[in-house]
Amino acid sequence: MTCLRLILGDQLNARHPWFGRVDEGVVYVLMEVRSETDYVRHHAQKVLGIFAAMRRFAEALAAAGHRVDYLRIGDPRNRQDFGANLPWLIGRWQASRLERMEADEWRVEQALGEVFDASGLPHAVVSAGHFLLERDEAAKRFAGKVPRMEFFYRELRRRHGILLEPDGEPRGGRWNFDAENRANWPGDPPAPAWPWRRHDLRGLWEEIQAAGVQTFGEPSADAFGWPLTRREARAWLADFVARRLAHFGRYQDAISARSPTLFHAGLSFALNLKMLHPREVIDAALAAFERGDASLAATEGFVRQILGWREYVRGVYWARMPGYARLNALEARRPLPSWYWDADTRMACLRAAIGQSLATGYAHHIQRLMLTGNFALLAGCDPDAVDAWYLGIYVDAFEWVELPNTRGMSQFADGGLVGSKPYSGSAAYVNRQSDHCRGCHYRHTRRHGERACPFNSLYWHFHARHRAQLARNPRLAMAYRSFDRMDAAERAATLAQAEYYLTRLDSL
Ligand code: FAD
Ligand code: DLZ
Repeated sequence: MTCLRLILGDQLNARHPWFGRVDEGVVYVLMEVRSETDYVRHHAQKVLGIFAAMRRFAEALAAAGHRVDYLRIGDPRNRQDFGANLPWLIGRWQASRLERMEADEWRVEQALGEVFDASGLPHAVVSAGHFLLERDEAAKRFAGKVPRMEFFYRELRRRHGILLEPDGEPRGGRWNFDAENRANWPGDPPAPAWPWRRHDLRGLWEEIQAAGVQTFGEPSADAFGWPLTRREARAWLADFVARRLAHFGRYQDAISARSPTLFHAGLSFALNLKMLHPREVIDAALAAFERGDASLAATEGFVRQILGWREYVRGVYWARMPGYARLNALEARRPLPSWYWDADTRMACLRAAIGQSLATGYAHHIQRLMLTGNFALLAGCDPDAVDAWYLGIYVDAFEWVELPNTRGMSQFADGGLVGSKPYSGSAAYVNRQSDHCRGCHYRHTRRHGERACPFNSLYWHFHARHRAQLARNPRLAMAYRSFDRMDAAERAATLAQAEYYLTRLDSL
């Protein structure tokens, strides 16, 4: 009687009940497969990081006495697909039962469901034990009218007893400290560098290349930075709490040429692979607050991201898939400009955001939302192309979290399910929140004419062309009033400038 238990590359949760005791009748199976490396073109560090973390996880299981079967990408027996490998593994182990954890992505959940059913063996699916709201409950909670994030977040704060007074009211008398969390960063306090590791993954990189996996971005295989084990992820979390959390809230919306990471946590890769549990990350921040090492505003701002946004987008995803992946409310059809793939643009802010993404597989939230996302939105780029780019380029990108952020929050392709208005901004926004405009080829003050910043004319063009859908949104009333008050010649020149830029997006 052997039971095969499948562990996916983003299910590296060492504290899952599965691993609480050694069972001779269980074989844990992990597979590196082309079906997962190829469904979108990934950043080299994403493939390297997932494989390296999977290998370390499998080694730790074996060292703890569990039986493990690990299929490497270059193994000639590897049929390169979960479903194609499974019958062979069942035969090899004479398996009489199959078990798996819930997959986070709809695509994989469907495929595994079919394969398990087709096996004819008794099988079970268990929770991955990671999220603060179980998947079925999340899907039900979001099935009707999607709640606004703020109200969902308050519900979870109450349910989990986080930052509450004894009477159930929020600590400090407010649920939300957003107004204190919008400063730009003057360069002081200094932003501590992240505790990048220096793993030598050159051997693994050779295996990946020999197998023919196509990637993009810098592999940095000789000094790979991301944490690959729970121990390393815990050390990264401790570093964040000690050195960055105190300033997280205040500068969470800032962008700077002087720091690609500012006071962000850098924990999404470890969280999404489940090396860390969201509750332990939240608890580490709460402990810092109780010790007096971080203000309430900083702590609440951080907790909101994990307890609020992270669980929220997952709820939207599981309630709305598969249709959500096809939404295109603004009927955007343009291809992404070519410089999304090589950072070769004269727009300083986008060059920096894309350049660092290619170098590290990371950009922080405001770079993703208000630089690359905002530009694609204003230019009317096809959300399929935008999704594929985001899903590939970031080491933390898995569809359950990428899709609602990209198609929903950033591209408004869901017509306002996730965000109550499109996150559109002109160069005035970029200049206010960042220090990029000073050294830029383009002039952030110009709407049209020589070196006019493309964000300006495209911003007005976007609002003009979507007037029928957006003008009644009260949160956009001011933008439309400003547009209507603009001198007619100025308005025409601005729209003409946008038309000109739209015909040559690749050469911006
Ligand atoms: P911090 O800013 O330090 O935040 C702490 C944690 O909060 C993050 O690690 C993350 O787990 C969580 N978090 C913060 N914001 C969000 C959010 N909007 N949705 C979900 N979780 C959030 N995040 C991903 O994990 N994977 C993605 O593929 C992804 N794609 C995105 C695409 C777009 C267009 C946008 C606008 C955002 C996307 N995000 C994604 C959310 C966010 O940008 C990243 O979680 C964050 O930048 C990760 O870096 P960090 O750990 O330094 O985050
Ligand atoms: C992203 C990814 C990649 C590139 N490769 C693998 C792999 O070879 N084997 C694996 O088990 N998982 C991989 N993953 C993560 C999966 O895509 C992820 O587990 C599913 O999409 C479910 O979220």
